[in-house]
Amino acid sequence: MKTNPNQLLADYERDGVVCVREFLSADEVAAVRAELDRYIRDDLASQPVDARTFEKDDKTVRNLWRLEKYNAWFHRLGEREDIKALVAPLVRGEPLLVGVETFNKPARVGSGVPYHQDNAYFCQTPPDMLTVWIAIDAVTEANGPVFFVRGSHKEGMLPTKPSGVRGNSIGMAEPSKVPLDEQYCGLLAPGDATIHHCETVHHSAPNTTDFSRLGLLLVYRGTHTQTDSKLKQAYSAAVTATSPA
Ligand SMILES: O=C(O)CCC(=O)C(=O)O
Repeated sequence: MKTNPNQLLADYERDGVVCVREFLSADEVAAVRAELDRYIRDDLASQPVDARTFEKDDKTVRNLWRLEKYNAWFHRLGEREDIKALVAPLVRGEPLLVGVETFNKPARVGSGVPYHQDNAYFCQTPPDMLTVWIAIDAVTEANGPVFFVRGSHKEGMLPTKPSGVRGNSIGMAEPSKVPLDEQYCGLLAPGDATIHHCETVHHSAPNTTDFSRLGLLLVYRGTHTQTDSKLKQAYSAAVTATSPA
């Protein structure tokens, strides 16, 4: 990993999003890809429906969810001590792995992700929770990179509305007014990662290219955070409106 922990924390606190180049090595990226391929081919059909969301064609995987629960290999990856040590200062406490998931953004059919703040899904207070978004494929301007509004994590939670998008059921009531060219665009080589705070506003466009844009996400919170019942109510309503979530 190419990182200076003090600089990482300062940048994360200022911007709500940071980039870590070479978060995983080329060999580790290849191992992630091999295990995802194997899991989708051999295991997914026999897992509960909350293990995945498909694209509109009802067969291409849009997201894998709960890999920390359904796959021992990904559980071990999420529990790696070097990764937890890196994120500990950012979650201001002892990190707890709460999710391992994918945003596959497959070639041509990969759908977009509406403007949202993750804490509308996570519902944690204080919001000491984050996502490590690891590029497994190259992320380019063309294949649907994630755009983040720098500093937006300092504004608190913005009004939400059900989005109607499968896999991303709760979006922001209004998209960000910050122009796209002023947002942080996560352009990544395979193995690079971004880390974003759970209240940083972000979104991504559909993938209309011939190149897949697979991302592996590790989600952590500090052990001290608790569920906020008001956020949870809004989330439950959105999930009901966009089933499956
Ligand atoms: O991968 C994407 O396009 C969106 C990812 C996202 O919304 C997230 O990391 O919370």
